[in-house]
Amino acid sequence: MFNLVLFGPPGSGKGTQSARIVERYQLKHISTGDIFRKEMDAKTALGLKAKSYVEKGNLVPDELVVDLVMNFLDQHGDERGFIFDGFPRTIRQAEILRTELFERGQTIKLMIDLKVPEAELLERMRKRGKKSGRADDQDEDILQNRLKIYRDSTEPVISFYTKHHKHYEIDGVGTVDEVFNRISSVIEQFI
Ligand code: B4P
Repeated sequence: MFNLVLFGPPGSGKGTQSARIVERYQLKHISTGDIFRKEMDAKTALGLKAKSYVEKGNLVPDELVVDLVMNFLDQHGDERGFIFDGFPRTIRQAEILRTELFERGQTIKLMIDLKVPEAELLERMRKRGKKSGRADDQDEDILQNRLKIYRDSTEPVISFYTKHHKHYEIDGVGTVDEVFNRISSVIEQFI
C-alpha cells in the first residue's frame, strides 16, 4: 500500500491537491476537515461536538479525530493506499497513526509539506470564505487563530516525519497545475 500524508497550513491547497492526486494515483482520500463539515451539516453527535472547535478555528480534540480516522481505515482495508489530508495535525495524532498503521502491517511512505507564505494563505482563505460561506474562513480573528494553532501545534509534526526521513517540502505557490507537477515528481520516486 502507498500511504501519503498531505500536510500544510490552512489554505495551503491540501484539499485542492488531494483531488488531483486521487485522480492520478487512485488512492483513497480521507480529509478530516471534510468529514467534520459533513457531520456538522448533518447535525450528528460528532458534528455537534466538532462544531464548537471548528467554527472558532481550534483543533478538534485528538480522541475524536483519531477515532474517526481509525474507523475509516477499518472500513477501507483493501485500497491501493490512503491519502491523509489534514491529518495528523498534532504530534500525538502522528504517533497514533504510526502505531495503528504498524499494527495493520502498513506505514506512511511519504509526507508532503506544502509551503505557502502567510499573506497568501490569508488571501486564499478570505477569497474562499466569500464564495463558500465557511464560517472559519470569514472572520479575521479566526483566520489568525488558525495560523497561530498551525505554528504552535501542527508545525512541530514536520520534525516527526523528518526524523523518520519521510518529509518532502514542496513550494505551494503557483498555479494548481504547477504545484501538482511538483508533487507528482516526488510521488513518482516512491510509488
Ligand atoms: P481543513 O478542511 O483541513 O481546512 P484547510 O486547512 O483550511 O484547507 P486546505 O489546506 O485543504 O485548503 P484548500 O485546498 O481548500 O480543516 C478545517 C478545520 O477542521 C480545522 O481548522 C480544524 O478545526 C478541523 N480539523 C481538521 N482536521 C483536524 C485534525 N486532524 N485535528 C484537529 N482538528 C482538525 O485551499 C484553500 C483555498 O485556496 C481554496 O479556495 C483553493 O481554491 C485555493 N487554492 C488552492 N490551491 C491554490 C493555488 N495553487 N493558487 C491559488 N489558490 C489556491
